[in-house]
Amino acid sequence: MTTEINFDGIIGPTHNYAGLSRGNIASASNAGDVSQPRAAALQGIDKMRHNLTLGLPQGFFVPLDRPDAAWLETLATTLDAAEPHLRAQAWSASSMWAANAATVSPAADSSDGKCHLTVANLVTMPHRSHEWQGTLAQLRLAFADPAFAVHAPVPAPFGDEGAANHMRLCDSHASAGIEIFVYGLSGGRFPARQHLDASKAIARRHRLDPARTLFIRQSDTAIQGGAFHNDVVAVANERVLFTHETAFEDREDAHARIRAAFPEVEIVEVPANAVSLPDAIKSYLFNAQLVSLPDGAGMGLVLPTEARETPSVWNWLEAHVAGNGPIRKLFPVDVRQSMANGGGPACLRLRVVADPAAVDPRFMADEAKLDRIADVIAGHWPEAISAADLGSPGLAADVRRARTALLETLGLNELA
Ligand code: SUG
Repeated sequence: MTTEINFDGIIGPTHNYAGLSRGNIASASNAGDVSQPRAAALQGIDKMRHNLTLGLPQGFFVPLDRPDAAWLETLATTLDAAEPHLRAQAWSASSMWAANAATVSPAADSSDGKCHLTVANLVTMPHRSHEWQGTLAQLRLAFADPAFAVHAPVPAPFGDEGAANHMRLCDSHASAGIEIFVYGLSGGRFPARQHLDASKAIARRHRLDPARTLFIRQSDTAIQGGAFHNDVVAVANERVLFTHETAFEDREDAHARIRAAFPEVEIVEVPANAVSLPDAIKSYLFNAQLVSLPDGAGMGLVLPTEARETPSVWNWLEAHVAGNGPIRKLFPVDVRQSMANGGGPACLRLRVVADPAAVDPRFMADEAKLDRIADVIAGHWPEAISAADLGSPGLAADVRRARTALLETLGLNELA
């Protein structure tokens, strides 16, 4: 049965705080801190367990092979000799943020009846620009069934950051919807990571109906305030668009175009005088999984515990739930290790609308498999990584063994 499946990126054994993402306030402000890869990955597993208990189908992607010595080789250097910034870029575990893995258009939206996935090129940030090769290998494996069409990235220099800047509105996940691509315009102090030409190329490649496809400009205020992806200020599920007042450059025009293309939309807007943009970004209120609960129980919001700790945000949410709004339940989850690099619950997952039976079962989760993955993490992931550790050949060997152990457990040796 066609349904929405969330694929979470398993947090890799090299998870660290190198301050690599300009424009991402959490990444910059935690630069140089000691990370806890084991705790981080177990937090991610617990989030998946939580969503399984809600009755939601759950899949995952495995961490990429890091440190990426092959990438350094293309730069004519090595793990030992690389300058510190290149070395950190080679070590990054950034593929955990699966919302940036690809843009996904469900089969119902495409004229050829296939579910299309285009791997994101992530060219704006050097540490993320070498993710797509490993991610593509994984997508080709997980979605090998003819129900899917998996595409290579849009070429540079057109920046594409995948589903983090893409929203879909529909009556139900399996029915045809409208797709909204949110892009930024460069020129400010922080980069605009999603380019309009990349979004348009993806829409053409996915064979979307132009009448049901919108390109909306992200507000410069949001980008310069630290919302480096649209999913930091807006999230959509079925008929609901949950958004901050400052998300779009021309708010009225954006709302009008969305209503014209999809009259059933319910726009739940949080005004800036209730939750300021800095509070929205600090708490990651919108970087939540807005999910349809089974058995007609309405929608739930799987959001970071930081949202509960931010009074303006929690007050707004409690009032919404007490009223007649579409969000009926709040589920705070602890993903603090990822949050400290600017990755909330929604960053950690890629949504794919498909029949789970069409997905390679090795990428699908159940309780027993999550137990096995958690055992590998507990036994092999480093407890802590400091900036100085990134030069250590011993640690490089350890994290490679850790990943190999995971691939063996999952029967995914072809990704080694
Ligand atoms: O690309 N952080 C990621 C966070 C991605 C969040 N994803 C979404 N919003 N969908 C990024 O900025 C920080 C890495 C470091 O500094 O070590 C980092 O890459």
